Order: sequence, then structure tokens, then C-alpha cells
Amino acid sequence: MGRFHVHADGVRHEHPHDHEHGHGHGHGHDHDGHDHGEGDPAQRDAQVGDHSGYETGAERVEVLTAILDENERVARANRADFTAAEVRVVNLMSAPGAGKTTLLAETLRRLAGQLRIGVIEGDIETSIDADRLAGFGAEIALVNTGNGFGGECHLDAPMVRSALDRLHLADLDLLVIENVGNLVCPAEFEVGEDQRAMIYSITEGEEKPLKYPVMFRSADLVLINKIDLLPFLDFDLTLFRRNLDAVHPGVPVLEVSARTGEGLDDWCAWLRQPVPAAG
Ligand SMILES: Nc1nc2c(ncn2[C@@H]2O[C@H](COP(=O)(O)OP(=O)(O)OP(=O)(O)O)[C@@H](O)[C@H]2O)c(=O)[nH]1
Ligand SMILES: [Mg+2]
Ligand SMILES: [Zn+2]
Repeated sequence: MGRFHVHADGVRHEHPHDHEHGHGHGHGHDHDGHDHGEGDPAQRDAQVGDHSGYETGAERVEVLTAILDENERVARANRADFTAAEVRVVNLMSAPGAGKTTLLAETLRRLAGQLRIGVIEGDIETSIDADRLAGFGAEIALVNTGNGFGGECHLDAPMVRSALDRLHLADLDLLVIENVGNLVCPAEFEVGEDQRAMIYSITEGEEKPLKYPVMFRSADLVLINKIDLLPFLDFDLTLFRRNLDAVHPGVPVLEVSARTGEGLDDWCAWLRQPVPAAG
């Protein structure tokens, strides 16, 4: 069984190590790097990161396991559909406002004539971001988590699945999923993607990889965005990269500005290169 945590609303979150390494390990560290609990592994796993303040009993573990399994099952179904359609799927994640939609608009401007691109736009409310991405020739499917999904602060596999019948997957080369702006739980839900790209903005502070290691660790690529603001901030890029390296050694990094276009050719090249074989 995977490890997970539970929000106060009762929704469990799959541990990202399951995404990376499969299932069955019950050891290791919590989000904050501390070990929690001793004794019965199931009990301990359920307690890890559980912020609800409820006591965790066997029944609760059963319910949470069932929900966890359901996300995995649907993620597998999504992946099977993506594979059958031969569409490459990238899950784009970041804190609110790091630049996902701006980057996507620039990406569509550059690539829409060369690749057939679809976007699943995840937002709690509003079609503001989806509207910003209209007019580039991409297929856009909006998922409002406030519309039938409890206003969740992340996308999970069933939410992504709900968007698939609004896209012509077989006609797409690339599907980008703009996740809900959130530095924490989007990383914990596998949605059937091939790769995860994370945007970090230099306005967020150098210490964020240490404070929020889960997303930084689960990313296949980290984009350091808003690099155009470097002259105006006292941001220490070397320190940030050292902190990133401490939580995810060797992760590919691109320094970009979605505003000026700096580095976006490299990002587009990354999107076009074949997905590396898993291993
Ligand atoms: N200076 C500068 N501003 C940027 C850059 N990229 C994005 N912004 C600005 O940052 C703000 C947020 O950008 P968005 O693209 O909406 O960010 P987002 O990650 O999609 O935000 P949410 O969807 O709300 O999580 C906007 O005002 C953008 O114009 C950049 O490279 N440089
Ligand atoms: Mg956005
Ligand atoms: Zn969430």
C-alpha cells in the first residue's frame, strides 16, 4: 500500500514515491523529512502527514486505501488511453502565479503550427486561464474543481479523465495539463502523465525546495521562471540551485522568462524530444 496524507476534508493524497517507484514501501520520510510513528506499519502510514487531527483506525485506513486504489486505477486507464492515442502528456505544476498559463500561451504561440496540442486547464473556479489560451489553435478542456469535485486544490486522475471526452486524443501529439496552482498536493496525484514539469518563480525565495521537497523531487524538469526580474531582486540563483540539488540531485533545469521569451526555445525542444524510457 502506498503512503498518503489526508486533508481535513477527508481526501487522501497518494505519496509521490509511489509515482516514482511503485508500491509497497513503508519506510522513509514524511514531507517535512521527519519519520513519524512506530509499530504497526499500516497505522504509521496512515498517520504520516495526516493533518486532520482525527484518530486513525483500521476502518479509516480501509476507506483511504480504497480511494487511493481508485486514483491509481483511473490513472492507469488514462495512461492506456494516452498510449493508444500516441499522445505525449506533460503535467505542468507550480505554486499559484509562477507562470504556468503565461508559459503555456508562449508555448502554443511557438509550437501550435508544428505540433497538434491539447491543454487540460485545471482551476478551482473561473475560465480565466482557459480563455487566455484560446485562439492559438490548441484544443482546450477546462476542469473546474469547484464544479463537482469539491473545489479541490489539485487535479487527480478522475478529474483528468472527465476532460478526455472533450478532447480528440487521437488527433493530438502533445497534451499539457495545467494543474491547479499549489506547491503541495498536485505532486501527490498521478494522473497518467508521461512527465512532470514544474515551474518555480524566482520571486518565491531560495529555500522553497527545502520547504516543499515533494514537488521538486517529483519533477522531471524544473523551469526557473521570471529570470527577467533577476536584476531587480536580491534572489541568489546559486543558492536556489544548491537547495534544488539537495532535494533532487541532477534534475534537468531550464532558466526561462515567459515574459521575454528567454530560454523558451530550450523548453520547446524539451517538449519535442522523445520521452526517455522509464527506469
Ligand atoms: N516578469 C515576469 N512576469 C511573469 C513571467 N511569467 C509570468 N509572469 C506574470 O506572473 C503573473 C502570473 O502568471 P500566470 O501565468 O497567470 O501564472 P499561473 O502559474 O498560471 O497562475 P495560477 O494559474 O493562478 O496558478 C502574471 O502577471 C504574469 O504576467 C515572467 O517570466 N516574468
Ligand atoms: Mg494559470
Ligand atoms: Zn489538494
